[in-house]
Amino acid sequence: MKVTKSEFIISAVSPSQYPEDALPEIALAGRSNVGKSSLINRMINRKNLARTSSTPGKTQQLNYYRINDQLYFVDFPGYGYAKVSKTQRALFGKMMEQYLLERKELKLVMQMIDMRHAPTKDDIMMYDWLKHHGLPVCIVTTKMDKIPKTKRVKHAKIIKEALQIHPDDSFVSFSSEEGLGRDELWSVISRYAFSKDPFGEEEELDEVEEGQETSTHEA
Ligand SMILES: Nc1nc2c(ncn2[C@@H]2O[C@H](COP(=O)(O)OP(=O)(O)OP(=O)(O)O)[C@@H](O)[C@H]2O)c(=O)[nH]1
Ligand SMILES: [Mg+2]
Repeated sequence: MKVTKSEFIISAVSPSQYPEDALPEIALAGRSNVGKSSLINRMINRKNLARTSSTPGKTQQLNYYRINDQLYFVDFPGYGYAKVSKTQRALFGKMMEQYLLERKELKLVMQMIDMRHAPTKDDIMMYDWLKHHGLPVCIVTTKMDKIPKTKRVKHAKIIKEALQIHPDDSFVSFSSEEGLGRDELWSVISRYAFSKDPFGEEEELDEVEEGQETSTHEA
């Protein structure tokens, strides 16, 4: 997807502030500091539209970014950050939960995991929760540039196994620093945002193949 326009829309603190134009929404979830804001900037090739920070836990609202007037990225507060007070954490949790369970425009959750480490308990809990509620997930492993090329496959395998990734879910390894995985991630996002049935294409392909086989047999 060629990004020609990207705008920050709102830091929403309550559902009444969510946009009303019914565009598809792609949520970004992951631990603080995993690289969510950096990923948004890389996807839209802007240096600093989504604010990145060396202070973890800074993003405390749902930050909406509109891309090409076609879809939204919704940047979530990072989970697993100890310095946020318990009350605050419960509050973010509730808002996120409500969003994830009730937001009709939500098409895909990109759950981001630091590729340098095995998934944490929080990562596994989050993924299990998303799957329990039947939400489509793309696992995005971040900071791939920090891992030597020869070890990337191994790291990806460890993460997939620890999460017991569902066969329908996509998996993309990414580096905001170097732009690795950007095209692949855009194609996953487009599939979920714009096709009525993200798995439909594959089903159709199967049918065509079967049809071709039959006609070969008959010939
Ligand atoms: N080398 C490398 N560093 C990265 C990458 N992505 C993010 N970082 C760095 O990791 C730090 C955190 O990145 P952010 O994008 O702010 O992380 P975040 O998930 O938005 O953090 P919160 O908003 O606090 O939840 C920054 O110092 C980034 O420069 C990457 O792909 N490669
Ligand atoms: Mg952020």
